[in-house]
Amino acid sequence: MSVTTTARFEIKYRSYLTPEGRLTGTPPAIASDPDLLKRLYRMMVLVRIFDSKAIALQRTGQLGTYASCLGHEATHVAIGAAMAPEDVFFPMYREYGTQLWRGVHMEEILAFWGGDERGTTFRDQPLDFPWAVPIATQTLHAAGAALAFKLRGEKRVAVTVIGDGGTSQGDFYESLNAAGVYQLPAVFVIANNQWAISVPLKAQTACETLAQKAIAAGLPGLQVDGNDVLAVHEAVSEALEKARGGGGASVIEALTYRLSDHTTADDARRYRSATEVEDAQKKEPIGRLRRLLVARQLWSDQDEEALVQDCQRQVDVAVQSYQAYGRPACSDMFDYTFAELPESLRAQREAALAEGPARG
Ligand SMILES: Cc1ncc(C[n+]2csc(CCOP(=O)(O)OP(=O)(O)O)c2C)c(N)n1
Ligand SMILES: [Mg+2]
Repeated sequence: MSVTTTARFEIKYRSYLTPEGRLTGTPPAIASDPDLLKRLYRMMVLVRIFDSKAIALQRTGQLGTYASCLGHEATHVAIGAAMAPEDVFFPMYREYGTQLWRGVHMEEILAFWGGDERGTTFRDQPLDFPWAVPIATQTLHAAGAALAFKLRGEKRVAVTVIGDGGTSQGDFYESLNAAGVYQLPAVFVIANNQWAISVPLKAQTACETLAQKAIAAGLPGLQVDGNDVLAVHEAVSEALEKARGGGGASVIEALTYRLSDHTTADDARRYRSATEVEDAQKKEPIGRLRRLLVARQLWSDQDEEALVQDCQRQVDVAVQSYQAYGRPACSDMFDYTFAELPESLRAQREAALAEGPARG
């Protein structure tokens, strides 16, 4: 008997922008595109200001449960910036940076978390999917849409985001398998923020990386620094180009950290240490991009002040639009789950309509 090696695999890791804001290695072309770097920065700051306002709205009873994106800004914004308008995005539930870049409105995000079905359709981005709270289902939707693009011969790509915890779900493996075997135009980004509510990564999987989950499906897997907007943008752009050119799907694991509670219904102090969060804070994405811009004399204190004021104004306008939505019709909670309402719910719907407040 002889034993030989039939296959060998490796997972590469990419990062260019250090936490100190210095560039290392051979950075991608966007490193020499000051306008794009500043657009990315502006959007990351807008998302962060929006995020803290949304939490304040929830704390004051003006919003339902809300899932913060604090710390994920580079990953989310870079995905949006890399995608083409005709691609379709399949989010989980905290990718506001991608959504805002693609034309979703802040008041629509607020409406969704305010429990209003009108927040699940995006007037200026009607093809992107709404949030998928059932973990990992969005990866199946992405694989399905990618199959449709392929069958129709369209040069479009389905892009989806999943969490570290979500990669343990069967749906995720099934999506990757389909994407591999059918050579689908899809990009799967794993936003590995180290936690799935209170479950840390080491209790989630025995894998050294989540990117390697691609290998079993015959897909390439890559790890990037998810707090480095340049690395994420480059990796997603390359994966999109490959998919658009008929080269099939890719998996990108973006290593980041959930600096917030899981949602406003969580208190992460109960299960993780302050030191861990402080360490992660030192690597957060916005400060490092600002340090790069400042070092290159592309950004000043006055620019920062003006940006923050402008973002606050935009967020205030969005909050006013959200508040002007008025109450949703109470029939909404029955109307968007079943194609045909079961008999028992039909009776409940009628009773609710007889008693409930009307829209307006
Ligand atoms: C199918 C399913 N199971 C369980 C849940 C409850 N749940 C909501 S969020 C979450 C953790 C997800 O963690 P991860 O995938 O790492 O994403 P993150 O929230 O960290 O971004 C769980 C288990 C759910 N929403 N759907
Ligand atoms: Mg997670």
